[in-house]
Amino acid sequence: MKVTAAVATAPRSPFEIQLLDLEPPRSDEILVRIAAVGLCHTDVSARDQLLPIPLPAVLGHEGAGVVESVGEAVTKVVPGDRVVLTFRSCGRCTRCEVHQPSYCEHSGVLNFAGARPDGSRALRRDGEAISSNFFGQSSFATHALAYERNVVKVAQDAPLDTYAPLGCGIQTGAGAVLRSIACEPGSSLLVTGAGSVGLSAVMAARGIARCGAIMVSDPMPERRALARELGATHVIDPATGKLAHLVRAIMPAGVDYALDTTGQSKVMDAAVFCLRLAGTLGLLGIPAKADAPTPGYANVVLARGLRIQGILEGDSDPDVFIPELIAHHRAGNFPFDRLISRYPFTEINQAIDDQHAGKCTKAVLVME
Ligand code: CXF
Ligand code: ZN
Repeated sequence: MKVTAAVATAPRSPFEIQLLDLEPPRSDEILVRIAAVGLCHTDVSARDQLLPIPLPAVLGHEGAGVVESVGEAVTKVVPGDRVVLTFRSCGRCTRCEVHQPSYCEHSGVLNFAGARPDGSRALRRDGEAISSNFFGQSSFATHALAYERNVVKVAQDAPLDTYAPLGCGIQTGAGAVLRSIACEPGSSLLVTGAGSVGLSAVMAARGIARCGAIMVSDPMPERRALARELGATHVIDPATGKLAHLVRAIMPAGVDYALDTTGQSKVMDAAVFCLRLAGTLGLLGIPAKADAPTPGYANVVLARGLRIQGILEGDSDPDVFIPELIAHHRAGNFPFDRLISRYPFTEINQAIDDQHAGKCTKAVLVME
């Protein structure tokens, strides 16, 4: 079938809206008519080849839509079901068995190969193969092929242009607080970086985990203001001093937990020195350099009993966690819709520019 897609053609170049051919679903595939798709920094990283998906490629991994047809082996959903798409996992490996699918042993081949595991590509343009299957979806397109493991069924009246970013950014921030670190009520938390992941962590800490002090450090005044509205008890402009001094002026012993969403070595290093004894730093932001060192000094980490924990997708088990987040949203405890700015799908390049400039926090592209 013909689909309209935003194609990444070259690093740091605008996405191009093109008409492509999409193969019909194979027996384990689910054809989804995409209604909306969130924009995650990882899409831009893949376009710019920090993640080496062969170009040209159709990216996009926060899709949401309506099932149009299914392969004969699919039983989880039927045509007409509304679904949120997320990362893909095998469901059978050691990590999937213990409900840690974001660390699936086969994650690389299932999410980042730019093709199906057998090497075939589902997308073509004038006969030329285009990289597909990004996060088992490639949802910067009017239709996408997904799998039972990465579709989460939602209600028939679900607002898909709100729920789309649950599949990556929102569950990453919220899951870090609720699942990876499991912050206790009353515990103190520092979040570095007030983008959509950091602010999802703040909202989960405030409305669900019921943390005590919630500190947010971000250089942009608008983001600090939004952080305060969404539940931060203290906001910090990192330009005004050393982060550890600013945090310890509020809480002299240091914070129980810190979550870094920036991936910047200087920020991650600074976060280590904000922790109380035996505190934990969670790393959510992907460093731009592949060889960025683990933050802190080994002696300090050892002597202070610190933990440094890598976090992918908030340790989400999507079929369980996404419905939980939706329930919290409906109950008013997790107002993540406040992060969203909607753009027509064809305005993808404007949305990227705006998100980069901090003019919006989470762009969601809506199909016309
Ligand atoms: C990222 C997490 C780090 C590796 C690449 C993919 N996930 C979501 O955007
Ligand atoms: Zn993402």
